[in-house]
Amino acid sequence: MTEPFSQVELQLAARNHGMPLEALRYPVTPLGLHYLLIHYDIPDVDAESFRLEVDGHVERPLTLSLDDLRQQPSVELAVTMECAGNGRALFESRPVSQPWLNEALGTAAWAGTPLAPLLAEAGPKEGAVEVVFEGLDQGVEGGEEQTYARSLTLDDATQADVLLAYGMNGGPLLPQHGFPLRLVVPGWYGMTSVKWLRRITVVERPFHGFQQAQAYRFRRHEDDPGEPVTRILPRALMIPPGIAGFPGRERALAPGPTVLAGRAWSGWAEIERVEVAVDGDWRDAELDPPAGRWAWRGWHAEWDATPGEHVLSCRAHDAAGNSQPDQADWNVGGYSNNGIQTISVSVR
Ligand SMILES: Nc1nc2c(c(=O)[nH]1)N[C@H]1C(S)=C(S)[C@@H](COP(=O)(O)O)O[C@H]1N2
Ligand SMILES: [Mo]
Repeated sequence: MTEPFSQVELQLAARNHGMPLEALRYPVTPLGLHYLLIHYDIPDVDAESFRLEVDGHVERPLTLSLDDLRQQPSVELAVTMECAGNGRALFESRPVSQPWLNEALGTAAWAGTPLAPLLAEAGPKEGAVEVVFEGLDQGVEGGEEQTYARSLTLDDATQADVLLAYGMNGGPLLPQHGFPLRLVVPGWYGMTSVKWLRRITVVERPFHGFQQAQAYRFRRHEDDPGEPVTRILPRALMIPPGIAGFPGRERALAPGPTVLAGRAWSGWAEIERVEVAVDGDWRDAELDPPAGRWAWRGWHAEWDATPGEHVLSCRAHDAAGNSQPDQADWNVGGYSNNGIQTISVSVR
């Protein structure tokens, strides 16, 4: 069993909600059901006076209003986003942080403009190695007063699908998702997609900000510098079948033929295979048609539910050879826990 939850964890859980797993039904997560993760406070931004600065080691620094950004070529891209801490509360011991079970995800249709052409316009100078993305939100974390910031290598930042997004699911960005502008980096854990984006700085040396060098690293023990957390490891989740109990959410299902369904995703490569198990007996699920490289893939499997207590599970495999483990490796930050989901159902 996991350790008891603290008041601080309760406070975080009440601020940052997950996606109810029944919302796995929707290919694009309806507004308000996408998970949220906000380290500090949601900044209040005036769209009129908002400017994005592109500066640092570049030939031509840029200052762009929202209108300037909207006049750039626009694209819409369905991207599945997942918090690196998803599954943290399922580890046996965990740091005091957002206590996710496995619902820190969502898929949005992001509208925006590709970053690469804007960076090219600014013209990184010889010797540029990374790009730092800075938000407008400030807070105190790890004893450091800071502005939320993360970097990418110049190569990762200029991938074609990296977007500066100003819209979500056909409307503007909501305040909690980064209004008026955010970065969207498909395939990477959510911390990479900096919200309330106000500055993009090209730098000559790797960035050592808190969210890069201290947080978001796989550490085996406190003194381990660890490896950076980057792309999303594969995961499959199932729409919990039947009906839920309140408040314990135990599942009850009528006997007979039923369809188990859910979605699977990976930031490393396309989903190649999803398996489902009833009481530990694994078989392949059927994959639905892909909905784009960066969106989760639907899957389903038929099950003739027999009366009694059953344990259902599912697991994903991607084309790069990554599979979900029964139990993910523990790490100090509680990141990337993609151990397989299990759901108990009572068929009656
Ligand atoms: N400026 C800023 N950007 C941020 C964060 C933040 O606290 N401040 N949280 C990050 C984390 S940890 C995640 S998982 C995603 C969550 O995005 P969402 O709330 O739109 O789902 O935003 C990322 N971008
Ligand atoms: Mo996150």
